[in-house]
Amino acid sequence: MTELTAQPYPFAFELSHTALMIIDMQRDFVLPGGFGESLGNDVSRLASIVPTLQDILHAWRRAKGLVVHTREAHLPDLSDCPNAKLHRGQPSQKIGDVGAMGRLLIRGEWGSDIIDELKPVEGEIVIDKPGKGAFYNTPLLESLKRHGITHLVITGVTTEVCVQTTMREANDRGFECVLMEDATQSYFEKFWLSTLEMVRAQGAIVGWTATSRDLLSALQSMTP
Ligand code: C5J
Repeated sequence: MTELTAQPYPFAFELSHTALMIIDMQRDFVLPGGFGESLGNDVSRLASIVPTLQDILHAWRRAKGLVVHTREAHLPDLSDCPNAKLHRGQPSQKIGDVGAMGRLLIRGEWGSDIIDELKPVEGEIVIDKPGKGAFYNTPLLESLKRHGITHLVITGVTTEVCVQTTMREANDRGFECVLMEDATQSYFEKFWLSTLEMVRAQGAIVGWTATSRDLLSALQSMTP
């Protein structure tokens, strides 16, 4: 059992029962010209966590831990995209419209894939999800159970939307979750901070938060 320095108190985990989750680090959210920008957001805030995420991913791979990547991506015929989601927010371009990187948030399109810096490798799990939470209408729960996973190290974007929703879904399903403070980001600074504060409040009501520095040093001590 490893003890990771975390808030509100140390997070204990066994690597063989813990998965690193990298949520929605897709070109559509992180690069200019994608879905995130079509909603009027400054995407550079999200790109700022890429080097930290690379450090965590490489260390996790060296330690031989399980990695799960998610993508918010819909079927080409949009049959898995409710009208409410499609039309919400009056974006300049809707899900499925053709943007600079292909059809926005559509499976198989260049823009909906994961950025080159964090590209999945063989043996890692990739989950396409139609909702904000990674457990809704996906095989994620069965897949985690098959691998004996009980604990999740959660990273990615955006902190208060897909990351927080997934963490709450995981918590309700009995997973112990730690959110990496400097490996998650939002288009809004105050939402990033509020999410960190609310998940770890009341004695880790949703889960823990920790920094990449502490995770990397914990991983170093367990890597041969
Ligand atoms: C959003 C996400 N923000 N991955 N998706 O629409 O957080």
